[in-house]
Amino acid sequence: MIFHATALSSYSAKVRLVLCIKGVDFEEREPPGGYRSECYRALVPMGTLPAIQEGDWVLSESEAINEYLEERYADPPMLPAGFHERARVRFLARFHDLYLEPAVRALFPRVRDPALDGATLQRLRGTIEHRLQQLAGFCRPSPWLAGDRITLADCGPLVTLPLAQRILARWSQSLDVPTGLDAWLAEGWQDPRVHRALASWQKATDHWLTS
Ligand SMILES: N[C@@H](CCC(=O)N[C@@H](CS)C(=O)NCC(=O)O)C(=O)O
Repeated sequence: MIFHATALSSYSAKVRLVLCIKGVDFEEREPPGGYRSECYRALVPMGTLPAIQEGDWVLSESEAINEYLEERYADPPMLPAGFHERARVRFLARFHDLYLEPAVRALFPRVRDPALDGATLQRLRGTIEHRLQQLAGFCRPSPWLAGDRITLADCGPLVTLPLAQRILARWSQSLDVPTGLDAWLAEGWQDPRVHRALASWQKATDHWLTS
């Protein structure tokens, strides 16, 4: 399997987590022709990262990819057994992609603005914290977001929360992470599988933010 990704892409990191936890044999490639190139768009019409490729078959959209990986590589399962529990995980994954992650992404254009005005910063940070409060209301981590094993619900937030923390640190701001989610985040990152899978993303992100 070819995994089209870059080290810096946070949605790629979300999928790399699943690839690594499931022990999938994959070859990671930077987008052919470079990021946003015509050449990459010819392969992946959405033009987004990540994408996977098996022969002529190409799939983009991180959650569709993660669902595919879950069906194709059943072990270890990253969806629970019960219908209600599975639906819950899917809800959490969508909540991440549609509400939490875009609130963090709104900071991206501001990263190169060290003099960002306080009111704008508070507004952007407040939106992220509102989404985190909602997330905390949806789950009782034990220790993972949806129970005693890592699921697809954990993958996005395990990348997006540290990303928000690192970006906000540029303005010496800290993120108010609700009780429960703070312990989940610390424990999650101590898991050697998570640490290994996200190391390249962490390094690239730190380089982006300090260069
Ligand atoms: N909904 C997409 C979002 C992916 C996405 O936005 N990826 C970023 C990189 S992390 C990207 O490719 N952006 C396109 C661009 O900047 O042109 C997914 O889940 O895969």
